Amino acid sequence: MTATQHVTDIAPDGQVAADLVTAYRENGFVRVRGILGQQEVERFRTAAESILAANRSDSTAGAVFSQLVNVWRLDPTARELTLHSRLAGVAEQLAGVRLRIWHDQMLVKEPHNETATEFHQDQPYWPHEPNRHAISAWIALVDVPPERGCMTFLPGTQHVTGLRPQDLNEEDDLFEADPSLRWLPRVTVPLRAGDCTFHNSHTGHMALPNRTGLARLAHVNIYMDEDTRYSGAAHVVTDPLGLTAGDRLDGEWFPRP
Ligand SMILES: O=C(O)CCC(=O)C(=O)O
Repeated sequence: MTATQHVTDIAPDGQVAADLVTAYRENGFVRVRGILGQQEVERFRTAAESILAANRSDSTAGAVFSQLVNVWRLDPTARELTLHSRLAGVAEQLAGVRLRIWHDQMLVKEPHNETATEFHQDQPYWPHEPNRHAISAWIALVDVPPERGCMTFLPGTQHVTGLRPQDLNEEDDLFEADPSLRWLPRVTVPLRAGDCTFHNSHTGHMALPNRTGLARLAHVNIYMDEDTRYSGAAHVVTDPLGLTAGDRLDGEWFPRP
Protein backbone atom coordinates (compact mmCIF):
# COMPACT_ATOMS: atom_id res chain seq x y z
CA MET A 1 0.00 0.00 0.00
CA THR A 2 1.33 3.48 -0.81
CA ALA A 3 1.29 6.30 1.71
CA THR A 4 -1.42 8.15 -0.24
CA GLN A 5 -3.89 5.28 -0.76
CA HIS A 6 -7.23 5.92 0.98
CA VAL A 7 -8.75 2.89 2.69
CA THR A 8 -12.27 3.07 4.09
CA ASP A 9 -14.45 0.69 6.08
CA ILE A 10 -17.53 2.81 5.33
CA ALA A 11 -20.01 1.29 2.86
CA PRO A 12 -21.95 3.52 0.41
CA ASP A 13 -24.92 3.49 2.83
CA GLY A 14 -22.68 5.03 5.56
CA GLN A 15 -22.62 1.87 7.68
CA VAL A 16 -19.81 -0.53 8.60
CA ALA A 17 -19.75 -4.28 7.98
CA ALA A 18 -21.25 -6.70 10.52
CA ASP A 19 -17.82 -8.07 11.52
CA LEU A 20 -16.81 -4.63 12.84
CA VAL A 21 -20.01 -4.42 14.88
CA THR A 22 -19.30 -7.89 16.29
CA ALA A 23 -15.71 -6.88 17.10
CA TYR A 24 -16.93 -3.76 18.91
CA ARG A 25 -19.45 -5.70 20.99
CA GLU A 26 -16.90 -8.42 21.87
CA ASN A 27 -13.93 -6.17 22.62
CA GLY A 28 -15.43 -2.81 23.62
CA PHE A 29 -13.53 -0.97 20.88
CA VAL A 30 -13.03 -1.08 17.13
CA ARG A 31 -11.05 0.77 14.47
CA VAL A 32 -12.96 2.24 11.55
CA ARG A 33 -10.69 3.32 8.73
CA GLY A 34 -11.43 6.27 6.49
CA ILE A 35 -14.51 7.50 8.34
CA LEU A 36 -13.54 10.91 6.97
CA GLY A 37 -12.59 11.51 3.35
CA GLN A 38 -9.26 13.18 2.61
CA GLN A 39 -10.79 16.59 1.82
CA GLU A 40 -12.81 16.47 5.02
CA VAL A 41 -9.66 15.68 7.02
CA GLU A 42 -7.87 18.69 5.50
CA ARG A 43 -10.76 21.02 6.36
CA PHE A 44 -11.25 19.72 9.90
CA ARG A 45 -7.51 19.74 10.63
CA THR A 46 -7.14 23.34 9.41
CA ALA A 47 -10.07 24.37 11.63
CA ALA A 48 -8.61 22.45 14.59
CA GLU A 49 -5.26 24.21 14.19
CA SER A 50 -6.99 27.63 14.17
CA ILE A 51 -9.11 26.77 17.22
CA LEU A 52 -6.02 25.59 19.06
CA ALA A 53 -4.04 28.73 18.16
CA ALA A 54 -6.90 30.97 19.32
CA ASN A 55 -7.68 29.09 22.53
CA ARG A 56 -4.39 27.67 23.70
CA SER A 57 -4.49 29.69 26.90
CA ASP A 58 -7.87 28.07 27.73
CA SER A 59 -6.57 24.59 27.12
CA THR A 60 -5.33 22.36 29.89
CA ALA A 61 -1.65 22.64 29.03
CA GLY A 62 -0.75 19.69 31.22
CA ALA A 63 1.89 17.15 30.39
CA VAL A 64 -0.55 14.45 29.27
CA PHE A 65 -2.43 16.49 26.66
CA SER A 66 -3.94 19.90 25.95
CA GLN A 67 -7.72 19.60 26.12
CA LEU A 68 -10.42 21.85 24.70
CA VAL A 69 -13.94 20.79 25.62
CA ASN A 70 -17.06 21.53 23.54
CA VAL A 71 -15.28 23.04 20.55
CA TRP A 72 -18.56 22.55 18.64
CA ARG A 73 -19.86 25.59 20.57
CA LEU A 74 -16.83 27.68 19.49
CA ASP A 75 -16.51 27.08 15.78
CA PRO A 76 -18.88 26.17 12.91
CA THR A 77 -16.44 23.73 11.26
CA ALA A 78 -15.78 21.90 14.52
CA ARG A 79 -19.56 21.79 14.96
CA GLU A 80 -19.88 19.98 11.63
CA LEU A 81 -17.44 17.33 12.81
CA THR A 82 -19.06 16.87 16.23
CA LEU A 83 -22.53 16.61 14.71
CA HIS A 84 -21.35 14.66 11.63
CA SER A 85 -24.11 12.24 10.59
CA ARG A 86 -21.66 9.56 9.34
CA LEU A 87 -19.90 9.41 12.72
CA ALA A 88 -23.16 9.43 14.67
CA GLY A 89 -24.64 6.79 12.37
CA VAL A 90 -21.74 4.39 12.93
CA ALA A 91 -21.76 5.12 16.68
CA GLU A 92 -25.48 4.16 16.82
CA GLN A 93 -24.85 1.08 14.68
CA LEU A 94 -22.12 -0.08 17.08
CA ALA A 95 -23.93 0.87 20.30
CA GLY A 96 -27.27 -0.48 19.07
CA VAL A 97 -29.25 2.36 20.71
CA ARG A 98 -30.14 6.00 20.01
CA LEU A 99 -27.48 8.41 21.21
CA ARG A 100 -26.94 12.11 21.82
CA ILE A 101 -23.80 14.21 22.23
CA TRP A 102 -22.43 14.31 25.80
CA HIS A 103 -19.55 16.56 24.81
CA ASP A 104 -16.70 16.76 22.36
CA GLN A 105 -13.04 17.50 23.01
CA MET A 106 -9.88 18.26 21.11
CA LEU A 107 -7.03 16.29 22.66
CA VAL A 108 -3.63 17.49 21.57
CA LYS A 109 -0.39 15.84 22.53
CA GLU A 110 2.13 18.57 21.87
CA PRO A 111 5.31 17.67 19.93
CA HIS A 112 7.62 15.61 22.15
CA ASN A 113 5.26 15.67 25.12
CA GLU A 114 6.91 12.34 26.02
CA THR A 115 4.03 11.57 28.42
CA ALA A 116 1.45 8.81 28.20
CA THR A 117 -2.23 9.18 29.03
CA GLU A 118 -2.37 6.30 31.50
CA PHE A 119 -4.96 3.53 31.64
CA HIS A 120 -8.43 4.59 32.71
CA GLN A 121 -12.13 4.18 32.01
CA ASP A 122 -14.15 7.24 30.99
CA GLN A 123 -17.51 6.54 32.62
CA PRO A 124 -16.42 6.98 36.28
CA TYR A 125 -15.59 10.67 35.52
CA TRP A 126 -19.06 11.46 34.24
CA PRO A 127 -22.16 12.62 36.19
CA HIS A 128 -24.51 10.17 34.53
CA GLU A 129 -27.25 7.92 35.76
CA PRO A 130 -26.73 4.49 34.23
CA ASN A 131 -25.51 4.98 30.72
CA ARG A 132 -24.32 1.61 29.45
CA HIS A 133 -23.84 2.42 25.79
CA ALA A 134 -21.80 5.64 25.91
CA ILE A 135 -19.24 5.54 23.14
CA SER A 136 -16.39 7.81 22.06
CA ALA A 137 -15.29 8.35 18.47
CA TRP A 138 -11.60 9.28 18.65
CA ILE A 139 -10.85 10.81 15.26
CA ALA A 140 -7.26 11.19 14.03
CA LEU A 141 -6.75 14.52 12.22
CA VAL A 142 -3.08 13.67 11.53
CA ASP A 143 -1.43 10.28 11.09
CA VAL A 144 -1.10 8.79 14.59
CA PRO A 145 1.38 5.90 14.69
CA PRO A 146 2.37 4.53 18.12
CA GLU A 147 5.25 6.98 18.42
CA ARG A 148 2.84 9.93 18.03
CA GLY A 149 0.46 8.77 20.77
CA CYS A 150 -2.14 6.36 19.45
CA MET A 151 -4.47 4.47 21.79
CA THR A 152 -4.08 1.06 23.45
CA PHE A 153 -7.17 -0.83 24.68
CA LEU A 154 -7.92 -3.64 27.15
CA PRO A 155 -10.31 -5.90 25.19
CA GLY A 156 -13.43 -7.04 27.03
CA THR A 157 -13.22 -4.48 29.84
CA GLN A 158 -16.44 -2.78 28.69
CA HIS A 159 -18.09 -5.20 31.13
CA VAL A 160 -16.14 -3.86 34.14
CA THR A 161 -18.43 -1.42 35.98
CA GLY A 162 -18.54 0.23 39.39
CA LEU A 163 -14.85 1.21 39.70
CA ARG A 164 -13.80 4.54 41.25
CA PRO A 165 -12.40 7.21 38.88
CA GLN A 166 -8.84 6.44 37.84
CA ASP A 167 -5.97 8.92 37.59
CA LEU A 168 -4.79 9.19 34.01
CA ASN A 169 -1.40 10.47 35.25
CA GLU A 170 -0.74 7.26 37.22
CA GLU A 171 0.47 4.23 35.29
CA ASP A 172 -0.81 1.73 37.84
CA ASP A 173 -4.03 3.32 39.03
CA LEU A 174 -6.54 1.30 36.98
CA PHE A 175 -4.75 -1.90 37.97
CA GLU A 176 -4.86 -0.91 41.63
CA ALA A 177 -8.58 -0.26 41.28
CA ASP A 178 -9.05 -3.72 39.71
CA PRO A 179 -5.99 -6.03 39.92
CA SER A 180 -7.72 -8.60 37.68
CA LEU A 181 -7.10 -6.30 34.68
CA ARG A 182 -3.32 -6.22 35.02
CA TRP A 183 -2.51 -9.26 32.86
CA LEU A 184 -5.05 -8.76 30.11
CA PRO A 185 -3.80 -8.47 26.53
CA ARG A 186 -3.27 -4.87 25.41
CA VAL A 187 -4.12 -3.89 21.83
CA THR A 188 -2.42 -0.83 20.28
CA VAL A 189 -4.24 0.73 17.33
CA PRO A 190 -2.30 3.06 14.97
CA LEU A 191 -4.49 5.38 12.88
CA ARG A 192 -4.06 7.20 9.59
CA ALA A 193 -5.52 10.72 9.39
CA GLY A 194 -9.28 10.28 8.83
CA ASP A 195 -9.46 6.94 10.66
CA CYS A 196 -11.06 6.65 14.08
CA THR A 197 -11.49 4.26 16.95
CA PHE A 198 -14.78 3.84 18.79
CA HIS A 199 -14.60 2.74 22.41
CA ASN A 200 -17.21 2.06 25.07
CA SER A 201 -17.03 4.37 28.11
CA HIS A 202 -16.11 1.43 30.39
CA THR A 203 -13.36 0.03 28.16
CA GLY A 204 -9.92 0.50 29.74
CA HIS A 205 -7.59 2.47 27.48
CA MET A 206 -4.48 4.63 27.41
CA ALA A 207 -2.57 6.68 24.82
CA LEU A 208 1.15 6.46 24.21
CA PRO A 209 3.47 9.50 24.52
CA ASN A 210 4.11 11.75 21.53
CA ARG A 211 7.79 11.27 20.74
CA THR A 212 7.61 13.03 17.35
CA GLY A 213 8.04 16.65 16.30
CA LEU A 214 4.43 16.94 15.04
CA ALA A 215 1.46 17.64 17.32
CA ARG A 216 -0.98 14.74 17.74
CA LEU A 217 -4.36 16.23 16.89
CA ALA A 218 -7.44 14.21 17.84
CA HIS A 219 -11.07 15.30 17.88
CA VAL A 220 -13.28 13.14 20.10
CA ASN A 221 -17.07 12.95 19.80
CA ILE A 222 -18.55 11.49 22.95
CA TYR A 223 -22.06 10.10 22.66
CA MET A 224 -24.29 8.95 25.53
CA ASP A 225 -27.54 6.98 25.63
CA GLU A 226 -30.37 9.25 24.49
CA ASP A 227 -32.17 9.02 27.86
CA THR A 228 -29.15 9.61 30.14
CA ARG A 229 -29.95 11.58 33.30
CA TYR A 230 -27.79 13.87 35.46
CA SER A 231 -26.46 12.22 38.62
CA GLY A 232 -25.80 15.46 40.52
CA ALA A 233 -22.00 14.99 40.60
CA ALA A 234 -19.64 17.82 39.63
CA HIS A 235 -18.37 18.02 36.05
CA VAL A 236 -17.02 20.90 33.94
CA VAL A 237 -19.77 20.45 31.31
CA THR A 238 -22.77 20.31 33.65
CA ASP A 239 -21.60 22.64 36.47
CA PRO A 240 -22.69 25.88 34.69
CA LEU A 241 -26.09 24.54 33.63
CA GLY A 242 -28.00 24.68 36.93
CA LEU A 243 -29.24 21.09 36.66
CA THR A 244 -30.90 19.03 39.38
CA ALA A 245 -30.06 15.37 39.95
CA GLY A 246 -32.40 13.25 37.84
CA ASP A 247 -32.76 15.84 35.04
CA ARG A 248 -32.55 14.40 31.56
CA LEU A 249 -29.39 15.49 29.71
CA ASP A 250 -31.06 16.83 26.57
CA GLY A 251 -31.80 20.23 25.01
CA GLU A 252 -29.37 22.58 23.28
CA TRP A 253 -26.23 21.39 25.13
CA PHE A 254 -26.79 17.71 24.39
CA PRO A 255 -28.07 17.50 20.80
CA ARG A 256 -28.97 14.43 18.79
CA PRO A 257 -26.61 14.64 15.82
O1 LIG B 1 -6.03 10.92 23.52
C1 LIG B 1 -5.65 10.64 24.65
O2 LIG B 1 -4.53 10.95 25.06
C2 LIG B 1 -6.58 9.92 25.57
C3 LIG B 1 -7.95 9.82 25.00
C4 LIG B 1 -8.97 9.26 25.90
O3 LIG B 1 -8.68 8.84 27.00
C5 LIG B 1 -10.35 9.24 25.44
O4 LIG B 1 -10.67 9.72 24.35
O5 LIG B 1 -11.20 8.71 26.20
